[in-house]
Amino acid sequence: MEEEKKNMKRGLFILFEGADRVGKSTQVQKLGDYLKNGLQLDAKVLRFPDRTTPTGSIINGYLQNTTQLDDRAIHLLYAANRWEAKDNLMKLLNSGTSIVVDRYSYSGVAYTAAKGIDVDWCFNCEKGLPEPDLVIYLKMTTEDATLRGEYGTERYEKVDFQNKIKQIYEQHLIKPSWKVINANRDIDTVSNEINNIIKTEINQLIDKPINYIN
Ligand code: DGP
Repeated sequence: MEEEKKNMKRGLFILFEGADRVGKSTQVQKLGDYLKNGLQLDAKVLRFPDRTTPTGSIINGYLQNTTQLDDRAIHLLYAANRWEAKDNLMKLLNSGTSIVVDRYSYSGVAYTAAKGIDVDWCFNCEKGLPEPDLVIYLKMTTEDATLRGEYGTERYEKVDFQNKIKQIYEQHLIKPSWKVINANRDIDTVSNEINNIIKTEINQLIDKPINYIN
């Protein structure tokens, strides 16, 4: 394992995507722990939107319905929230730290396109951001996700809207390289499946240069 750590030319960028309540945050933490403690890698867990920055604070107000914003204006703020993190993401990856990220550009497209806005328009402002090496899509029916507890009061937590988001992901965004995981199973079963994927693919992933979304 020590040897694996020395051979990391750069960090890996692993992204979790999916609708609300599918268990992303739990699995992001578990994979971060596995990379650190199981594979002995330098690893960091990150999430978008980052609500601690000035753009994140406006996004937070919007999600809690205290701020009203035009659909395209909030879309651009979410994108800005990722762009302002770009230098830090690159610094981490280039210094050999792997990142496990909870939502990124594909959430940006899915949530805005679900409002009826053109997918290509949504995607444009993501172009040029570092591209994840591996995307894990946690899949579950909206009905099963709601059984995990009622949706809260945040703006997007409505069954009809969640169905539209799933439709955008599944019809427009998922690529053959994405790992689609059945998230409607217990936490450890899902986590073990994800760890096995990483263990199998890690060597070929770290040999690739960092790509950019285009
Ligand atoms: P989370 O902290 O993962 O619960 O995300 C907060 C909410 O914001 C969630 O409903 C998903 C949504 N969201 C995340 N990223 C974006 C984005 O880039 N654009 C839009 N419109 N919504 C997003």
